Amino acid sequence: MLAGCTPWPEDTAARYRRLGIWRGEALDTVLTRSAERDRDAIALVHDERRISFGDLDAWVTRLAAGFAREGVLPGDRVLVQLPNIPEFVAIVFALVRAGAIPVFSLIAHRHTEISHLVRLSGATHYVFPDAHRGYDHRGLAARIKDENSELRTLFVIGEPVDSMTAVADLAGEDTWTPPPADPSDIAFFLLSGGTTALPKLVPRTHDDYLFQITQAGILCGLTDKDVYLAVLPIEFNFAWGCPGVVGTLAVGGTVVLADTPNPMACLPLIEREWVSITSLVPSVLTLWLETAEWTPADLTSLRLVQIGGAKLAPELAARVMPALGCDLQQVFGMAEGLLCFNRADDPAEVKVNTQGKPISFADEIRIVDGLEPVPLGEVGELITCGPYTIRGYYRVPEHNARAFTSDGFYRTGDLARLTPRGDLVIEGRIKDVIIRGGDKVNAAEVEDYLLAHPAIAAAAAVGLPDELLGERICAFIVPSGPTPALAELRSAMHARGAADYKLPDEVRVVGELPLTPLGKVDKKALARVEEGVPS
Ligand code: J2J
Repeated sequence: MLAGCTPWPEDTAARYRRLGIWRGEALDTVLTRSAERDRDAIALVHDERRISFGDLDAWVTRLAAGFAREGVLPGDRVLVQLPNIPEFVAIVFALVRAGAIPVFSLIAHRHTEISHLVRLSGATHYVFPDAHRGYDHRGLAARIKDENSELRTLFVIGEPVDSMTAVADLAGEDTWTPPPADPSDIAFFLLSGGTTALPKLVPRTHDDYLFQITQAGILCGLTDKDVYLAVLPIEFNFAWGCPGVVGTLAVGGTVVLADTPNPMACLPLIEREWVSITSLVPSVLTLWLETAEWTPADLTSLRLVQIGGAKLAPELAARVMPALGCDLQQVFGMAEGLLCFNRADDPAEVKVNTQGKPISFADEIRIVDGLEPVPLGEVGELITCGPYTIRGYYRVPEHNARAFTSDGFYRTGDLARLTPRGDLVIEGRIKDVIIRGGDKVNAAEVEDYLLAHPAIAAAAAVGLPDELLGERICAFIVPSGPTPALAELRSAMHARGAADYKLPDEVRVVGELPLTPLGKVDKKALARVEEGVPS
């Protein structure tokens, strides 16, 4: 296994293989298999582009050969930062086929996150669009390359400048023979939702991810007749593989790529492409429900909507089936592994009020206080291990010592309880992450930006309940001089390289930050403060 990753213990790995959970196949075989079954079936749809399995599989091989020719070697880490376009899918599978390891960055990431990810992953190549939504990604990439001598090649989708290589110019044969893959090794890195300042790298193996997508597909009743609409960014584990893009391609179904989660665009797309399944975060669902009430779009093809990523209010959950005319499946998941789903035959009350059960009998979950299990039905921290839950993040041994128990359980940081029938209910989290419309924003990182402002003496970023976003970012600040206005704070943070989704939505001025008995900022108390002077 790649140095810096933590393998499963040998006896555990042997058990997963013996049980047929790990099949010993490379991830990209899902494409080849589906192409062998039906070359002409449509794999990907984006705008007017329709790409068959035969064409996609051949494209992936040509790209893999092209990458290899450009010096991308097996084991190389390659940062991939692309929107929901067919190239994302083709490039990730091509890198996997070439034995390289894609690192999934969000399209919203900017200088701070990209330089962190390049350094942490040791990336030697970077794939990005020339521009996206008015942002100049070539400029960012050129700057990152200047600052990181390890970074050898910049691959651009679109027009190259300077020494960049256009992905469209990569020349390779579709008869190229890829190097042998080791399915127990890393296929790609997902990003953690973030508990410390910046994301950590979540190494996922071919074996573990193939199991995840297969099992998730079975529980969704996924077949080659299904059409999956990728609404969320596809680098998000939820959209990529729960069963998502990879699971749908694996059964020979069709993936439709949406440019935006906006219901004005997505609902007509459901009608046009006869979409049967999609996955949303609760804040996007809210918008969809409002629009669905009056849209003329015909949604009868839609049979299942998965909702996850943040707490879904039961009142909202109850509206899904009547408003969208389809089944609801709550998904509690994480890049690190464990997935919990409602089951198709669960009573409606269970689908509305719980986040379901782990997707595999081989998932182990415990609800603990420290390391001690809490009495059944009580709230505690959820810890877990299993055949697709990582045993360690990449290259952060000190953090791993805290985030994993000595017997290999991942501490999710989520507070949960079990209902009498064994379904999980997520009650909150002990790690300090604000989930803003499905984006995970680390409070400490926002605070660092705030404290860098000369007029701020102390600051705390707190997620406040928000009807649309689920949580909005409120910056509680103790000013050291004239109070900076929200717009001013936002532009100062922006200038320091903060991504848009991390900027505060609101600022409140307080005389001092309340502290807990342990001397930590008491954020619960702040969230209750209503007397702050809103700016
Ligand atoms: C409450 N909190 C939830 C839920 C995730 C599928 C779905 C989601 C993710 C994801 C994912 C929640 N109710 N239903 O990777 O494959 C919060 C928890 C969790 C954290 C993980 C997937 N579903 N959460 O959101 O790695 O706090 O993955 O630990 O981005 O989101 O975040 P992330």
